[in-house]
Amino acid sequence: MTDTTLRRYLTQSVLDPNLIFLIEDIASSCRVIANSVRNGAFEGNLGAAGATNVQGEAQKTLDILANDEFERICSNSPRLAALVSEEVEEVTWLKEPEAGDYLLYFDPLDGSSNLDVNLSVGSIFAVMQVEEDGDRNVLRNGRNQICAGYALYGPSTMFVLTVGDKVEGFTCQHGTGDFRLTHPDMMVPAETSEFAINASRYKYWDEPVRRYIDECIAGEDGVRARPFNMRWTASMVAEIHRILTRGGVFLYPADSNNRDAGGKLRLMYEANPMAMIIELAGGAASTGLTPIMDIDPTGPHQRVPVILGSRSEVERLVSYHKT
Ligand code: P6P
Repeated sequence: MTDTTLRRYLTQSVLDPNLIFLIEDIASSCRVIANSVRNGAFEGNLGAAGATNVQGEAQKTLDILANDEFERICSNSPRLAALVSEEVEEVTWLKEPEAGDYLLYFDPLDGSSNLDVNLSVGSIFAVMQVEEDGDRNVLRNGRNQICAGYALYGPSTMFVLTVGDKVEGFTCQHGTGDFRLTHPDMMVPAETSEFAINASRYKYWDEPVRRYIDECIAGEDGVRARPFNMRWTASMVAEIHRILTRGGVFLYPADSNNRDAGGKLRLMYEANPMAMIIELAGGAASTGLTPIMDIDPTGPHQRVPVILGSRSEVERLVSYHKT
């Protein structure tokens, strides 16, 4: 069923029509954000917003615009009860929660520090459901995600989605604006010789991560007996897409001098969605000690260490954390 449109793909599925509406709204938000990113220089949107978000990060104008587009467009979905956004401290309740309503967790514009230098950025999202009428608990572990995905604003705009079985890649067709199925059933190659980590933070890594990276760098002269390559694009969406396409392992460890902070990446709208995608594509996703989607959240903006990608490499790293 390749080259079908996202609309046809969804309407031929057995998904709840209200979830189809929501996924379509998410895709529409990403189309609008893609246009805003591409025209940022002409619309004066590339600069800083002069504010900081709940993460303490300087917000870009496009961070706020992207968040507002998600809120504006997705609020049309009749069964969407709440939004949990990287850019907003509080949970945004759109209606009194009823059993079966949807909860949307999203990072509206991930990697926005790349905007000023014209490098890839993306949007990340995950959907869970309200279990009981009136239940306002949004802190549910990642195994409850029913849908996850991302948009990658790169040389082409892609929309990668899973609704709990396969991982499907859609490309936005220039001109029509349709997302067309171009990368069906994406799978992470089990083996890889490519790792992604911000190597400037070596001094903050715990021993298991240092051991793993040192072995990769030793390459054919060390225990791995083959050369390794490194990539770092400062955009989680771009890293994950590369790993889905050709394999690899992505690491963002916690700082050894501040483990309680959990590292940089957020559980609910970065680690969890990507973990669902990577696991359903045959890879693995762990903190080093625990599968990411098994974590019971303590807060909507909780940070966790992230190791995900080709299964054999993640399993090796997990074994190093347990020795
Ligand atoms: P560093 C972007 O800010 C982000 O949240 C991820 O998209 C990316 O993988 C990481 O942080 C980049 O971190 O240390 O390179 O700034």
